[in-house]
Amino acid sequence: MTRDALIIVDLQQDFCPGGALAVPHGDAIIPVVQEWVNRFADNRHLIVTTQDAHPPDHISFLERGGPWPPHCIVNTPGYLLHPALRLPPGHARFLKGQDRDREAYSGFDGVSADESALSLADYLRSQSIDRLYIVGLATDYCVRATTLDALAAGFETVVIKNGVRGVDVSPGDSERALAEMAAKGAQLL
Ligand code: VGL
Ligand code: ZN
Repeated sequence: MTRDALIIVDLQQDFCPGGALAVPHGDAIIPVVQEWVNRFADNRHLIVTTQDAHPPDHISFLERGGPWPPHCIVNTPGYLLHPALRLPPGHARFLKGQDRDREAYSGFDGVSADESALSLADYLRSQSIDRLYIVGLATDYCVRATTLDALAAGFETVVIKNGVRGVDVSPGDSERALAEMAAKGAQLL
């Protein structure tokens, strides 16, 4: 039997319309993500969220020469998951990007928000997970990095196409990212 986990990447207020680094129509994926959450919860499959969790002076911010306006600063509203998303109690939370001097796009750079401080890969292995379903933001950054790391770590990885959205700083970035993920072995659903 294959053990599945749903990985919800960075579905945070700052990446949704009105947020500091909004993905265009980022919130449009929420009904799709919610359907998958409900399906996984009904089947008692694992649900994992990742969050960008930056200090106020993170290296990726413009004032430090990085590419992005300040976003997802811990303990600000923009850091929180989108309030429309309804998650079952007991889902696993992973945080990344806390180190002020290091960029971290991949959920696999994350550590558990609980006292275990496990890495995402160690946690998934501890739960005997072998297949990941990926949804969230942004296709061309954190979804891409998380998916490529998942494949490199040996997980069967399915990207739910209508459950992800991209920034597209250059037009076509998201499509290219999806093609790259597929070329490296991800299934696009
Ligand atoms: C992300 C840009 C900066 C993401 C995070 O979650 O895709 N993008 N930090
Ligand atoms: Zn960030």
